[in-house]
Amino acid sequence: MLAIKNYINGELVEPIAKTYIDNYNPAKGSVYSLTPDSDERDVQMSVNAATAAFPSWSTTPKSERSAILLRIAELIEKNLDKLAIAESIDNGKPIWLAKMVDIPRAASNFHFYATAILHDATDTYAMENTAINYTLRHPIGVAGCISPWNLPLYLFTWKIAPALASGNCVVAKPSEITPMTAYLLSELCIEAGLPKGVLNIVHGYGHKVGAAITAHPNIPVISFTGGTKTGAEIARIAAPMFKKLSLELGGKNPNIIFSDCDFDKMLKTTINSSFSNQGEICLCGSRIFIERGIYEKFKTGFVAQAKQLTIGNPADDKNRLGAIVSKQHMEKILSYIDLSKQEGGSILCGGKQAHIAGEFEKGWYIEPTIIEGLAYDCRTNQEEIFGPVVTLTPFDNEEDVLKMANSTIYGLAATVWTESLTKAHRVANNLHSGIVWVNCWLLRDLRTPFGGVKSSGIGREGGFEALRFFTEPKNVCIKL
Ligand code: TXE
Repeated sequence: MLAIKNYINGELVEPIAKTYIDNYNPAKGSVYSLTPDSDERDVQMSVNAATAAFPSWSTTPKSERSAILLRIAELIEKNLDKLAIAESIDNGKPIWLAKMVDIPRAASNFHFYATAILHDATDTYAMENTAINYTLRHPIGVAGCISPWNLPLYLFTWKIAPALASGNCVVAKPSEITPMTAYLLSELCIEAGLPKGVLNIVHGYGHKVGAAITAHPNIPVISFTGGTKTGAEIARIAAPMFKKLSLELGGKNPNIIFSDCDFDKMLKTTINSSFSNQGEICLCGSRIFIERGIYEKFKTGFVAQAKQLTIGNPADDKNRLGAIVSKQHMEKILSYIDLSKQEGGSILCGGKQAHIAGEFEKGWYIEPTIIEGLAYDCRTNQEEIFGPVVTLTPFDNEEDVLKMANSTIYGLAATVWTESLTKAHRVANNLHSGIVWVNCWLLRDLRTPFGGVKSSGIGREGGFEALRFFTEPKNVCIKL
Protein backbone atom coordinates (compact mmCIF):
# COMPACT_ATOMS: atom_id res chain seq x y z
CA MET A 1 0.00 0.00 0.00
CA LEU A 2 1.53 3.33 -1.06
CA ALA A 3 2.28 5.58 1.93
CA ILE A 4 2.83 9.09 0.57
CA LYS A 5 5.27 11.46 2.26
CA ASN A 6 5.53 15.06 3.34
CA TYR A 7 7.69 17.39 1.26
CA ILE A 8 9.86 19.34 3.71
CA ASN A 9 13.12 21.17 3.03
CA GLY A 10 13.30 19.74 -0.47
CA GLU A 11 12.93 16.09 0.62
CA LEU A 12 10.14 13.53 0.77
CA VAL A 13 9.98 12.52 4.43
CA GLU A 14 7.80 10.47 6.76
CA PRO A 15 5.73 12.21 9.46
CA ILE A 16 7.65 12.41 12.74
CA ALA A 17 4.93 10.40 14.50
CA LYS A 18 5.17 7.72 11.79
CA THR A 19 1.36 7.35 11.89
CA TYR A 20 -0.89 7.40 8.83
CA ILE A 21 -4.45 8.10 7.77
CA ASP A 22 -6.36 5.70 5.49
CA ASN A 23 -6.95 7.30 2.09
CA TYR A 24 -10.06 6.07 0.25
CA ASN A 25 -10.91 5.59 -3.39
CA PRO A 26 -14.51 6.93 -3.40
CA ALA A 27 -15.47 5.02 -6.57
CA LYS A 28 -14.91 1.71 -4.74
CA GLY A 29 -15.32 2.80 -1.12
CA SER A 30 -11.99 1.17 -0.27
CA VAL A 31 -8.63 2.24 1.18
CA TYR A 32 -5.99 2.50 -1.53
CA SER A 33 -3.14 4.48 0.06
CA LEU A 34 -1.90 6.03 3.31
CA THR A 35 -1.54 9.73 4.14
CA PRO A 36 0.89 11.11 6.77
CA ASP A 37 -0.89 11.89 10.03
CA SER A 38 1.44 14.81 10.66
CA ASP A 39 1.33 17.12 13.66
CA GLU A 40 2.74 20.45 14.88
CA ARG A 41 6.28 19.02 14.89
CA ASP A 42 6.16 18.46 11.12
CA VAL A 43 4.72 21.97 10.73
CA GLN A 44 7.58 23.36 12.83
CA MET A 45 10.13 21.55 10.64
CA SER A 46 8.45 23.10 7.59
CA VAL A 47 8.44 26.59 9.08
CA ASN A 48 12.15 26.24 9.91
CA ALA A 49 12.87 25.21 6.30
CA ALA A 50 10.70 27.95 4.80
CA THR A 51 12.18 30.61 7.08
CA ALA A 52 15.70 29.54 6.16
CA ALA A 53 14.90 29.61 2.44
CA PHE A 54 13.10 32.97 2.46
CA PRO A 55 16.08 35.42 2.34
CA SER A 56 17.42 33.79 -0.81
CA TRP A 57 14.09 33.05 -2.56
CA SER A 58 12.65 36.51 -1.90
CA THR A 59 15.72 38.14 -3.46
CA THR A 60 15.99 35.71 -6.38
CA PRO A 61 15.44 37.77 -9.55
CA LYS A 62 11.83 37.51 -10.77
CA SER A 63 13.05 36.12 -14.08
CA GLU A 64 14.69 33.20 -12.26
CA ARG A 65 11.64 32.56 -10.05
CA SER A 66 9.54 32.72 -13.20
CA ALA A 67 11.72 30.19 -15.03
CA ILE A 68 11.45 27.63 -12.21
CA LEU A 69 7.66 28.02 -11.93
CA LEU A 70 7.34 27.67 -15.71
CA ARG A 71 9.30 24.42 -15.46
CA ILE A 72 6.76 23.18 -12.89
CA ALA A 73 3.91 24.16 -15.26
CA GLU A 74 5.57 22.25 -18.08
CA LEU A 75 6.04 19.16 -15.89
CA ILE A 76 2.37 19.25 -14.86
CA GLU A 77 1.40 19.35 -18.55
CA LYS A 78 3.85 16.53 -19.34
CA ASN A 79 2.30 14.40 -16.57
CA LEU A 80 -1.30 15.29 -17.40
CA ASP A 81 -2.60 11.72 -17.72
CA LYS A 82 -0.88 10.43 -14.58
CA LEU A 83 -2.10 13.41 -12.53
CA ALA A 84 -5.64 13.18 -13.93
CA ILE A 85 -5.92 9.48 -13.09
CA ALA A 86 -4.54 10.14 -9.60
CA GLU A 87 -7.02 13.00 -9.09
CA SER A 88 -9.92 10.84 -10.23
CA ILE A 89 -8.98 7.93 -7.95
CA ASP A 90 -8.58 10.31 -5.01
CA ASN A 91 -11.68 12.48 -5.50
CA GLY A 92 -14.10 10.21 -7.40
CA LYS A 93 -14.51 12.64 -10.31
CA PRO A 94 -14.47 11.30 -13.88
CA ILE A 95 -10.98 11.09 -15.39
CA TRP A 96 -12.15 12.99 -18.48
CA LEU A 97 -13.12 15.93 -16.20
CA ALA A 98 -9.75 15.93 -14.43
CA LYS A 99 -8.02 15.81 -17.83
CA MET A 100 -10.17 18.64 -19.22
CA VAL A 101 -10.39 20.93 -16.17
CA ASP A 102 -8.42 20.16 -13.02
CA ILE A 103 -4.94 19.38 -14.28
CA PRO A 104 -4.75 21.85 -17.19
CA ARG A 105 -5.89 24.56 -14.78
CA ALA A 106 -3.14 23.59 -12.30
CA ALA A 107 -0.57 24.11 -15.07
CA SER A 108 -2.25 27.42 -16.03
CA ASN A 109 -2.08 28.62 -12.44
CA PHE A 110 1.69 28.21 -12.39
CA HIS A 111 2.09 29.58 -15.92
CA PHE A 112 -0.10 32.60 -15.20
CA TYR A 113 1.75 33.70 -12.06
CA ALA A 114 5.19 32.86 -13.44
CA THR A 115 4.52 35.44 -16.15
CA ALA A 116 2.37 37.89 -14.14
CA ILE A 117 5.31 38.82 -11.91
CA LEU A 118 7.27 39.89 -15.00
CA HIS A 119 4.62 42.53 -15.82
CA ASP A 120 3.61 43.68 -12.34
CA ALA A 121 4.05 47.43 -11.77
CA THR A 122 3.67 49.77 -8.80
CA ASP A 123 2.59 53.41 -8.56
CA THR A 124 4.46 56.65 -8.10
CA TYR A 125 2.91 59.90 -6.89
CA ALA A 126 4.69 63.14 -7.75
CA MET A 127 4.09 66.14 -5.45
CA GLU A 128 4.77 69.18 -7.69
CA ASN A 129 8.38 70.36 -7.10
CA THR A 130 8.22 68.99 -3.54
CA ALA A 131 8.61 65.25 -3.40
CA ILE A 132 8.15 61.97 -5.23
CA ASN A 133 6.38 58.98 -3.70
CA TYR A 134 6.96 55.48 -4.95
CA THR A 135 5.46 52.17 -3.80
CA LEU A 136 7.53 49.10 -3.14
CA ARG A 137 5.86 45.70 -2.75
CA HIS A 138 7.76 43.24 -0.57
CA PRO A 139 7.00 39.50 -0.20
CA ILE A 140 5.69 38.84 3.31
CA GLY A 141 7.63 35.75 4.43
CA VAL A 142 6.20 32.26 5.09
CA ALA A 143 2.68 31.86 3.68
CA GLY A 144 0.26 29.19 4.94
CA CYS A 145 -1.91 27.67 2.18
CA ILE A 146 -4.77 25.31 3.11
CA SER A 147 -6.98 23.79 0.40
CA PRO A 148 -10.12 21.59 0.04
CA TRP A 149 -10.96 18.27 -1.62
CA ASN A 150 -13.30 19.25 -4.45
CA LEU A 151 -10.75 20.52 -6.99
CA PRO A 152 -7.60 19.33 -5.22
CA LEU A 153 -4.64 20.26 -7.46
CA TYR A 154 -6.55 23.13 -9.14
CA LEU A 155 -7.19 24.98 -5.87
CA PHE A 156 -3.92 23.94 -4.22
CA THR A 157 -1.86 25.49 -7.03
CA TRP A 158 -4.24 28.51 -7.21
CA LYS A 159 -2.78 29.45 -3.84
CA ILE A 160 0.82 28.33 -3.91
CA ALA A 161 1.62 29.67 -7.41
CA PRO A 162 1.05 33.40 -6.58
CA ALA A 163 2.58 32.95 -3.12
CA LEU A 164 5.81 31.52 -4.58
CA ALA A 165 5.86 33.82 -7.62
CA SER A 166 5.74 36.91 -5.41
CA GLY A 167 8.79 35.70 -3.45
CA ASN A 168 7.21 34.07 -0.40
CA CYS A 169 8.04 30.61 0.89
CA VAL A 170 5.11 28.30 1.60
CA VAL A 171 3.88 25.77 4.15
CA ALA A 172 0.89 24.12 2.46
CA LYS A 173 -1.68 21.54 3.53
CA PRO A 174 -3.97 19.86 0.98
CA SER A 175 -7.15 18.16 2.18
CA GLU A 176 -6.45 14.87 3.95
CA ILE A 177 -9.29 13.43 1.85
CA THR A 178 -7.49 14.13 -1.46
CA PRO A 179 -3.72 14.37 -0.87
CA MET A 180 -2.39 12.42 -3.86
CA THR A 181 -1.84 15.07 -6.54
CA ALA A 182 -0.19 17.42 -4.04
CA TYR A 183 2.22 14.57 -3.27
CA LEU A 184 2.87 14.02 -6.99
CA LEU A 185 3.42 17.78 -7.33
CA SER A 186 6.17 17.51 -4.68
CA GLU A 187 8.05 15.12 -6.96
CA LEU A 188 7.65 17.54 -9.89
CA CYS A 189 8.95 20.44 -7.78
CA ILE A 190 12.08 18.43 -6.96
CA GLU A 191 12.48 17.59 -10.67
CA ALA A 192 12.02 21.27 -11.60
CA GLY A 193 14.81 22.29 -9.24
CA LEU A 194 12.69 24.36 -6.86
CA PRO A 195 15.20 25.28 -4.12
CA LYS A 196 14.77 23.37 -0.85
CA GLY A 197 12.48 24.89 1.77
CA VAL A 198 10.72 27.22 -0.71
CA LEU A 199 7.64 24.98 -0.81
CA ASN A 200 6.80 22.57 2.00
CA ILE A 201 3.74 20.29 1.90
CA VAL A 202 2.58 18.81 5.21
CA HIS A 203 -0.20 16.24 4.95
CA GLY A 204 -2.70 15.55 7.71
CA TYR A 205 -5.88 16.52 9.50
CA GLY A 206 -7.21 20.04 9.49
CA HIS A 207 -7.68 20.19 13.26
CA LYS A 208 -4.01 19.17 13.74
CA VAL A 209 -1.86 20.33 10.82
CA GLY A 210 -4.24 23.03 9.51
CA ALA A 211 -4.69 24.43 13.00
CA ALA A 212 -0.92 24.38 13.64
CA ILE A 213 -0.30 26.34 10.43
CA THR A 214 -3.03 28.83 11.34
CA ALA A 215 -1.66 29.39 14.84
CA HIS A 216 2.05 29.45 14.00
CA PRO A 217 3.58 32.85 14.95
CA ASN A 218 6.04 32.73 12.02
CA ILE A 219 3.32 32.32 9.37
CA PRO A 220 1.95 35.88 9.00
CA VAL A 221 -0.32 35.21 6.00
CA ILE A 222 -2.94 32.50 5.51
CA SER A 223 -4.81 31.62 2.31
CA PHE A 224 -7.68 29.18 2.92
CA THR A 225 -10.34 27.57 0.76
CA GLY A 226 -12.99 25.39 2.32
CA GLY A 227 -16.14 25.43 4.38
CA THR A 228 -17.52 28.58 5.97
CA LYS A 229 -17.45 27.01 9.46
CA THR A 230 -13.76 26.16 9.13
CA GLY A 231 -13.07 29.62 7.73
CA ALA A 232 -14.61 31.14 10.84
CA GLU A 233 -12.43 28.94 13.06
CA ILE A 234 -9.31 30.01 11.17
CA ALA A 235 -10.31 33.67 11.47
CA ARG A 236 -10.90 33.22 15.23
CA ILE A 237 -7.28 32.07 15.68
CA ALA A 238 -5.61 34.33 13.11
CA ALA A 239 -7.38 37.66 13.71
CA PRO A 240 -5.90 38.41 17.17
CA MET A 241 -2.47 37.55 15.70
CA PHE A 242 -3.11 40.20 13.00
CA LYS A 243 -2.42 37.71 10.24
CA LYS A 244 -3.31 38.60 6.66
CA LEU A 245 -6.23 36.36 5.65
CA SER A 246 -7.77 35.23 2.37
CA LEU A 247 -10.85 33.04 2.94
CA GLU A 248 -12.64 31.40 -0.01
CA LEU A 249 -15.64 29.73 1.58
CA GLY A 250 -19.01 28.20 0.78
CA GLY A 251 -21.70 29.22 -1.65
CA LYS A 252 -25.42 28.75 -2.40
CA ASN A 253 -25.46 30.27 -5.84
CA PRO A 254 -28.61 31.44 -7.69
CA ASN A 255 -29.08 30.59 -11.38
CA ILE A 256 -31.67 33.09 -12.69
CA ILE A 257 -33.42 32.17 -15.94
CA PHE A 258 -35.60 34.79 -17.64
CA SER A 259 -38.21 33.96 -20.32
CA ASP A 260 -36.19 35.92 -22.91
CA CYS A 261 -33.12 33.65 -22.58
CA ASP A 262 -31.54 31.59 -25.38
CA PHE A 263 -33.31 28.46 -24.15
CA ASP A 264 -31.18 25.72 -25.74
CA LYS A 265 -27.87 27.33 -24.74
CA MET A 266 -29.20 27.94 -21.22
CA LEU A 267 -30.40 24.36 -20.79
CA LYS A 268 -27.12 22.81 -21.93
CA THR A 269 -25.07 25.02 -19.59
CA THR A 270 -27.50 24.63 -16.69
CA ILE A 271 -27.01 20.85 -16.72
CA ASN A 272 -23.29 21.54 -16.25
CA SER A 273 -23.68 24.31 -13.67
CA SER A 274 -25.98 21.99 -11.67
CA PHE A 275 -24.15 18.64 -11.77
CA SER A 276 -20.54 19.12 -12.93
CA ASN A 277 -18.01 17.45 -10.59
CA GLN A 278 -21.00 15.80 -8.85
CA GLY A 279 -22.15 19.31 -7.86
CA GLU A 280 -19.04 19.59 -5.67
CA ILE A 281 -17.96 23.00 -6.95
CA CYS A 282 -18.70 26.00 -4.73
CA LEU A 283 -19.58 27.88 -7.94
CA CYS A 284 -22.39 25.50 -8.96
CA GLY A 285 -25.81 27.09 -9.38
CA SER A 286 -27.77 25.04 -6.83
CA ARG A 287 -30.83 27.35 -6.62
CA ILE A 288 -32.50 27.66 -10.02
CA PHE A 289 -35.02 30.49 -10.40
CA ILE A 290 -37.17 30.35 -13.56
CA GLU A 291 -39.51 33.06 -14.82
CA ARG A 292 -43.02 31.62 -14.49
CA GLY A 293 -43.85 31.83 -18.21
CA ILE A 294 -41.23 29.19 -19.09
CA TYR A 295 -41.26 27.23 -15.83
CA GLU A 296 -43.04 24.14 -17.16
CA LYS A 297 -41.03 24.15 -20.41
CA PHE A 298 -37.79 24.39 -18.45
CA LYS A 299 -38.83 21.74 -15.91
CA THR A 300 -39.70 19.23 -18.66
CA GLY A 301 -36.48 19.80 -20.61
CA PHE A 302 -34.18 19.95 -17.58
CA VAL A 303 -35.55 16.80 -15.91
CA ALA A 304 -35.39 14.88 -19.18
CA GLN A 305 -31.72 15.81 -19.69
CA ALA A 306 -30.79 15.14 -16.05
CA LYS A 307 -32.28 11.66 -16.29
CA GLN A 308 -29.92 10.91 -19.18
CA LEU A 309 -26.80 11.67 -17.15
CA THR A 310 -24.92 8.44 -16.55
CA ILE A 311 -23.21 7.79 -13.23
CA GLY A 312 -20.51 5.27 -12.44
CA ASN A 313 -16.95 4.22 -13.00
CA PRO A 314 -14.95 7.47 -13.16
CA ALA A 315 -12.55 5.81 -15.58
CA ASP A 316 -15.31 5.31 -18.15
CA ASP A 317 -15.54 8.39 -20.39
CA LYS A 318 -19.28 7.90 -20.99
CA ASN A 319 -20.07 8.63 -17.35
CA ARG A 320 -20.93 12.27 -16.65
CA LEU A 321 -20.89 11.83 -12.85
CA GLY A 322 -18.39 9.94 -10.75
CA ALA A 323 -18.43 9.22 -7.03
CA ILE A 324 -19.00 11.59 -4.10
CA VAL A 325 -15.71 12.31 -2.36
CA SER A 326 -16.41 10.56 0.94
CA LYS A 327 -19.00 8.41 2.75
CA GLN A 328 -19.50 11.20 5.26
CA HIS A 329 -20.16 13.77 2.52
CA MET A 330 -22.53 11.40 0.68
CA GLU A 331 -24.51 10.99 3.91
CA LYS A 332 -24.60 14.78 4.39
CA ILE A 333 -26.05 15.24 0.89
CA LEU A 334 -28.63 12.44 1.40
CA SER A 335 -29.66 14.05 4.71
CA TYR A 336 -30.46 17.28 2.83
CA ILE A 337 -32.56 15.36 0.30
CA ASP A 338 -34.52 13.91 3.23
CA LEU A 339 -34.84 17.40 4.74
CA SER A 340 -36.21 18.76 1.45
CA LYS A 341 -39.08 16.22 1.62
CA GLN A 342 -39.87 17.28 5.20
CA GLU A 343 -39.91 20.90 4.00
CA GLY A 344 -42.54 20.13 1.37
CA GLY A 345 -40.33 19.56 -1.66
CA SER A 346 -41.20 17.18 -4.50
CA ILE A 347 -38.38 15.13 -6.01
CA LEU A 348 -38.65 15.41 -9.80
CA CYS A 349 -35.70 13.09 -10.48
CA GLY A 350 -32.98 11.32 -8.54
CA GLY A 351 -33.13 11.66 -4.77
CA LYS A 352 -31.30 8.46 -3.84
CA GLN A 353 -27.89 6.86 -3.54
CA ALA A 354 -26.98 5.24 -6.86
CA HIS A 355 -25.75 1.64 -6.71
CA ILE A 356 -23.25 0.60 -9.35
CA ALA A 357 -22.87 -3.15 -9.89
CA GLY A 358 -19.60 -5.06 -9.79
CA GLU A 359 -16.35 -3.65 -8.41
CA PHE A 360 -18.00 -0.28 -7.70
CA GLU A 361 -20.87 -1.57 -5.59
CA LYS A 362 -19.28 -0.23 -2.40
CA GLY A 363 -18.63 3.17 -3.95
CA TRP A 364 -20.38 6.42 -2.95
CA TYR A 365 -22.70 7.68 -5.73
CA ILE A 366 -25.75 9.95 -5.72
CA GLU A 367 -28.27 10.39 -8.56
CA PRO A 368 -28.59 13.89 -10.05
CA THR A 369 -31.48 15.29 -7.99
CA ILE A 370 -33.99 18.01 -8.86
CA ILE A 371 -36.48 19.29 -6.28
CA GLU A 372 -39.41 21.71 -6.69
CA GLY A 373 -42.12 23.14 -4.45
CA LEU A 374 -39.90 24.50 -1.67
CA ALA A 375 -40.11 27.92 -0.04
CA TYR A 376 -37.13 30.09 -1.09
CA ASP A 377 -36.22 30.63 2.59
CA CYS A 378 -36.38 27.02 3.81
CA ARG A 379 -33.19 25.32 5.01
CA THR A 380 -32.77 23.31 1.81
CA ASN A 381 -32.69 26.61 -0.10
CA GLN A 382 -30.53 28.46 2.40
CA GLU A 383 -27.84 25.99 3.42
CA GLU A 384 -24.96 24.69 1.32
CA ILE A 385 -25.44 21.06 0.25
CA PHE A 386 -22.40 20.80 -2.06
CA GLY A 387 -23.65 17.85 -4.11
CA PRO A 388 -25.68 16.95 -7.25
CA VAL A 389 -28.84 18.55 -5.82
CA VAL A 390 -30.67 21.59 -7.22
CA THR A 391 -34.01 23.23 -6.46
CA LEU A 392 -36.43 24.88 -8.91
CA THR A 393 -38.36 28.02 -7.91
CA PRO A 394 -40.60 30.09 -10.25
CA PHE A 395 -40.60 33.91 -10.09
CA ASP A 396 -42.86 36.62 -11.48
CA ASN A 397 -40.62 39.67 -11.74
CA GLU A 398 -37.08 40.99 -11.26
CA GLU A 399 -37.74 42.42 -7.79
CA ASP A 400 -39.13 39.07 -6.63
CA VAL A 401 -36.20 37.02 -7.90
CA LEU A 402 -33.53 39.44 -6.60
CA LYS A 403 -35.06 39.26 -3.13
CA MET A 404 -34.92 35.44 -3.20
CA ALA A 405 -31.49 35.26 -4.85
CA ASN A 406 -29.95 37.64 -2.29
CA SER A 407 -31.67 36.02 0.71
CA THR A 408 -28.91 33.61 1.87
CA ILE A 409 -25.89 34.24 4.11
CA TYR A 410 -23.69 33.50 1.10
CA GLY A 411 -22.65 35.67 -1.84
CA LEU A 412 -20.12 33.84 -3.98
CA ALA A 413 -21.38 33.52 -7.59
CA ALA A 414 -24.58 33.96 -9.62
CA THR A 415 -25.68 33.15 -13.16
CA VAL A 416 -28.18 35.17 -15.21
CA TRP A 417 -29.83 34.07 -18.49
CA THR A 418 -31.42 36.80 -20.61
CA GLU A 419 -30.97 38.19 -24.13
CA SER A 420 -31.74 41.71 -22.89
CA LEU A 421 -28.49 43.60 -22.36
CA THR A 422 -30.01 46.28 -20.14
CA LYS A 423 -31.68 43.65 -17.96
CA ALA A 424 -28.40 41.73 -17.70
CA HIS A 425 -26.51 44.81 -16.51
CA ARG A 426 -29.29 45.81 -14.09
CA VAL A 427 -29.67 42.37 -12.51
CA ALA A 428 -25.90 41.82 -12.29
CA ASN A 429 -25.58 45.19 -10.58
CA ASN A 430 -28.18 44.22 -7.97
CA LEU A 431 -26.94 40.75 -7.12
CA HIS A 432 -25.02 40.40 -3.81
CA SER A 433 -22.16 38.20 -4.98
CA GLY A 434 -18.49 38.40 -5.93
CA ILE A 435 -18.96 36.85 -9.36
CA VAL A 436 -21.83 37.10 -11.92
CA TRP A 437 -21.90 35.08 -15.14
CA VAL A 438 -24.34 36.24 -17.84
CA ASN A 439 -25.30 33.65 -20.48
CA CYS A 440 -22.39 31.44 -19.44
CA TRP A 441 -20.98 29.59 -16.40
CA LEU A 442 -17.46 28.98 -15.12
CA LEU A 443 -15.97 30.98 -17.98
CA ARG A 444 -12.72 32.00 -16.32
CA ASP A 445 -10.12 34.68 -17.07
CA LEU A 446 -7.42 34.28 -14.41
CA ARG A 447 -6.87 38.06 -14.32
CA THR A 448 -10.33 38.64 -12.81
CA PRO A 449 -10.94 39.02 -9.07
CA PHE A 450 -12.21 35.70 -7.66
CA GLY A 451 -14.12 35.39 -4.41
CA GLY A 452 -17.31 36.16 -2.58
CA VAL A 453 -19.06 38.44 -0.10
CA LYS A 454 -20.93 37.82 3.17
CA SER A 455 -20.28 34.26 4.44
CA SER A 456 -18.59 33.25 1.18
CA GLY A 457 -15.38 34.72 2.50
CA ILE A 458 -13.02 37.68 2.58
CA GLY A 459 -10.46 38.85 0.05
CA ARG A 460 -10.03 37.95 -3.58
CA GLU A 461 -7.81 35.50 -5.43
CA GLY A 462 -6.84 35.81 -9.07
CA GLY A 463 -4.83 38.18 -11.20
CA PHE A 464 -2.91 40.98 -9.53
CA GLU A 465 -5.28 40.70 -6.53
CA ALA A 466 -3.41 37.56 -5.47
CA LEU A 467 0.01 39.18 -5.99
CA ARG A 468 -1.13 42.12 -3.87
CA PHE A 469 -2.42 39.74 -1.19
CA PHE A 470 0.92 37.94 -0.94
CA THR A 471 2.98 41.17 -0.76
CA GLU A 472 3.08 44.24 1.53
CA PRO A 473 3.12 47.72 -0.04
CA LYS A 474 5.56 50.34 1.28
CA ASN A 475 5.33 54.00 0.29
CA VAL A 476 8.65 55.83 0.07
CA CYS A 477 8.52 59.63 -0.07
CA ILE A 478 11.67 61.38 -1.33
CA LYS A 479 12.02 65.16 -0.86
CA LEU A 480 13.05 66.80 -4.17
O1 TXE B 1 -13.93 22.03 3.80
P1 TXE B 1 -13.12 22.01 5.16
P2 TXE B 1 -14.13 20.82 2.85
C1 TXE B 1 -16.32 24.90 0.43
C2 TXE B 1 -17.49 24.15 -0.10
C3 TXE B 1 -17.79 23.22 1.07
C4 TXE B 1 -16.49 22.92 1.68
C5 TXE B 1 -15.98 21.61 1.20
O2 TXE B 1 -18.51 25.00 -0.44
O3 TXE B 1 -18.59 23.90 1.99
O4 TXE B 1 -15.61 23.97 1.31
O5 TXE B 1 -14.65 21.51 1.48
C6 TXE B 1 -8.68 22.01 6.50
N1 TXE B 1 -7.87 24.72 10.79
N2 TXE B 1 -15.47 25.28 -0.70
O6 TXE B 1 -15.14 19.94 3.48
O7 TXE B 1 -13.45 20.97 6.13
C7 TXE B 1 -9.02 20.67 5.91
O8 TXE B 1 -8.11 19.69 6.35
C8 TXE B 1 -7.21 24.75 9.61
C9 TXE B 1 -15.48 26.67 -1.13
O9 TXE B 1 -12.79 20.26 2.54
O10 TXE B 1 -13.24 23.41 5.56
C10 TXE B 1 -8.91 20.94 4.42
O11 TXE B 1 -7.58 20.89 4.00
N3 TXE B 1 -7.53 23.95 8.55
C11 TXE B 1 -14.36 26.97 -2.08
C12 TXE B 1 -9.43 22.38 4.31
O12 TXE B 1 -9.33 22.94 5.63
C13 TXE B 1 -8.59 23.13 8.70
C14 TXE B 1 -14.09 25.88 -3.08
C15 TXE B 1 -10.88 22.46 3.87
O13 TXE B 1 -11.60 21.64 4.72
C16 TXE B 1 -9.34 23.06 9.89
C17 TXE B 1 -14.03 24.58 -2.42
C18 TXE B 1 -8.93 23.90 10.97
N4 TXE B 1 -9.57 23.90 12.14
C19 TXE B 1 -14.77 24.30 -1.31
N5 TXE B 1 -10.34 22.12 9.72
C20 TXE B 1 -14.45 28.27 -2.87
N6 TXE B 1 -15.11 29.32 -2.37
O14 TXE B 1 -13.85 28.33 -3.92
C21 TXE B 1 -10.22 21.66 8.46
N7 TXE B 1 -9.17 22.24 7.85
